[in-house]
Amino acid sequence: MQVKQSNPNEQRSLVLIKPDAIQRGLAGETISRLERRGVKIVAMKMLQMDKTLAQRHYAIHKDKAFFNKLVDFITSSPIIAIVFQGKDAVEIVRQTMGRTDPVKALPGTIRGDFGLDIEHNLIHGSDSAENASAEINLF
Ligand code: IDP
Ligand code: MG
Repeated sequence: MQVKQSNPNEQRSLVLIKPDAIQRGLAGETISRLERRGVKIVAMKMLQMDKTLAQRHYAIHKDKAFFNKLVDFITSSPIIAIVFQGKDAVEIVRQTMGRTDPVKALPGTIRGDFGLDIEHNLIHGSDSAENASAEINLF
């Protein structure tokens, strides 16, 4: 996605509102929680990921047992890809999401409040500024 030139002190994070969040009507709630934390939307689009994009986006997990299921799930219906920007955006987004496994995610986090299981955990957020840049370029 094209993103405006940013202040060097600011970070960006790529967020994906996953198929389960959209199917359950939780896209607005999810986006709203992130906006209220103070990070700003600088780019957004809805799309259905194809296998190639999914395999690239999750390339770090390609040797994991869950990889094929993960790719099948993320490509199963449309997602919303959003670039959030702000001071410490990567960590702010990760904290607001909660831990990967919703069972372990704290109440008050998106996954802790709404997540069902580790395969259906509603949201992706970049885990570092470097990975955020690579992920944003992919999309
Ligand atoms: P993250 O989304 O919190 O960054 P990662 O470890 O990067 O978590 O894993 C990417 C995605 O792969 C997770 O969001 C989750 O949907 C899925 N996943 C991670 N670990 C497992 C697992 O042990 N079993 C099934 N799916 C998993
Ligand atoms: Mg990750």
